[in-house]
Amino acid sequence: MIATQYLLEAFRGEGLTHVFLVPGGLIDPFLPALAATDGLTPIVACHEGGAAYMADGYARASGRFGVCFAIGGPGVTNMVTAVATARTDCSPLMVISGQVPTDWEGRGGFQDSSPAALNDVAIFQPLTISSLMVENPRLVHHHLRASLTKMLAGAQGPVHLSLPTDMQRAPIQAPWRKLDDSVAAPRFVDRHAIERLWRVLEPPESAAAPVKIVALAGAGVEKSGATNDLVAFAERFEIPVATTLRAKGVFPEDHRLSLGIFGYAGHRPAIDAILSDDVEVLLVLGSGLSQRDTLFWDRKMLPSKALVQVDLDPQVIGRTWPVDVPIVGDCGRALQVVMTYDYQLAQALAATGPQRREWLEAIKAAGPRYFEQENTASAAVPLHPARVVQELRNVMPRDTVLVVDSGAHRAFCGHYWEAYGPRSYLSATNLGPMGWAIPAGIGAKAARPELPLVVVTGDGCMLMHGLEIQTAARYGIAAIFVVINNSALGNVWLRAVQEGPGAAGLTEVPEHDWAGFARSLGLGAATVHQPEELAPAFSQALEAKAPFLVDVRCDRKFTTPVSPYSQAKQAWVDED
Ligand SMILES: Cc1ncc(C[n+]2csc(CCOP(=O)(O)OP(=O)(O)O)c2C)c(N)n1
Ligand SMILES: [Mg+2]
Repeated sequence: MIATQYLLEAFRGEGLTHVFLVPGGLIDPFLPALAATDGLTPIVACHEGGAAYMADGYARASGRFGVCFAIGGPGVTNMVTAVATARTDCSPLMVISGQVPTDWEGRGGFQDSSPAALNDVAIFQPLTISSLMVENPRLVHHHLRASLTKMLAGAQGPVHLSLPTDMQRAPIQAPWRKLDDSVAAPRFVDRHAIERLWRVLEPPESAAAPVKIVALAGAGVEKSGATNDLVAFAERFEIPVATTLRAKGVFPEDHRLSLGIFGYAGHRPAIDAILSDDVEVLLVLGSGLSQRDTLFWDRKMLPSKALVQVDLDPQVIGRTWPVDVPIVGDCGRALQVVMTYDYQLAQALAATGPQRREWLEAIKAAGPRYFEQENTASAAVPLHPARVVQELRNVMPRDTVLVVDSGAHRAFCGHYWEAYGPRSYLSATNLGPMGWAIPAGIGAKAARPELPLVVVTGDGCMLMHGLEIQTAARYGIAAIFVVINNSALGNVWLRAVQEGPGAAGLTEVPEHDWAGFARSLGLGAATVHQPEELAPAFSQALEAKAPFLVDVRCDRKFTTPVSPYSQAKQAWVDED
């Protein structure tokens, strides 16, 4: 077989069902193979950025990885933001780009972006774990295997392979052998470090044993598929669990031990508990403790006895603050090892469970979970986004996947949507590129067609990647797109308006008819002006079982529920 067929067979062998692309001369040899590989559906996007975002969404929803194809030169440069997004969120994404034949390099060839010209490989180098050009057909197999392994093992992230057209047509002999999970998805943990953890949890001096222990779960728990392990651990020892916004849903938000989100768009119980002086041990599972995940590096979250951090990537441990018990390893495996520990010890920790339960009850009783909860019932016209999110949650089934874009709507969704499972809430939280959710939602729905899926986006985001709803329509991918249509780059407007009408004017968007736009591209659509119209419109979208857009006319004046974050930002001083 030739290299193009070989690559596609390998992707299918690794369990992929879809790949994403924008065609062009430099990947022409892929087209016959793409059209003929059973079980692997190629989705042609409007824009290469869209194709790469779709592959990213596919990776996040499926738990496998995503693959996208583009021509070198303009196709590759169109993907730069998407690849940066995958990098910052550690999403496993493989980009395959085409290149001029090797004997044309550096001779003024059309779209030459080989290392002798524009240099795609170098463009992607700072954005990927590995960016390589295959210059010898005997290396196709090797570079593919090495790139997939680098992409999947450890911290994960995007990789890039550039294939000149003569390499794409090269014959390949060896059959693809599936990657072994113990390499591609390692499940190791440093057992010695777990023993250190037990010495903190149950010191020889039993009077000093910590009672107030909290877990903060990040994306590492999601990647490890460790939700059940975390629930079992929390329930056995009565340990309250918060999540980061990125990992929302990894611990069911309606579980009695859930504190909700800590950090940006966070919930009161999580913030009150973790910032209180009470916490003795904070167990951070698979979170890099970024600015937003620490409420602007708020040192009040440091516990009195021990900060414990579990991460597959040792470079992340201690990046923000020194850690008392660093544990290099997989979050799920770490929890499993903790659970199998010496029965005597575990019994003593379990004995303090009732005290933790009492503490948790007191935290919960001290006030509502949500800030400004009354807004979820707002009768305002134009609508309040909090009301929109609440009505959406009421209509959509429990297993819905919500894919959220960048803007004020991110904070409303993060705060008011309740998520019940891992990979049920997807958002590009570290780079926050506008428009990501629209194609990412299409990729996610392709990966998990059996689950209802809603993209919540803004009118500003629609102006960036809204055209990709046409891709959903063309392929019948039944995603529901909810546009929070507030005639503004909303969260920028909220700041700009304080500077006066001149500044605010720069952030205003004309009132567009996004439902009309959607219909013109082949989607079903509805426009909502009144709060009572929300539930019927969402039900209609759900029942359509076809791509559908709900254009919700909202007011831009409503502030987002992020006051603890804003206060922490103002209070921040660099103490290190
Ligand atoms: C590619 C990109 N450009 C600019 C920004 C800065 N930015 C963040 S949110 C936002 C406005 C989003 O507007 P909209 O989609 O209408 O959402 P809203 O805030 O109104 O809910 C802007 C300009 C960004 N995050 N990404
Ligand atoms: Mg807007």
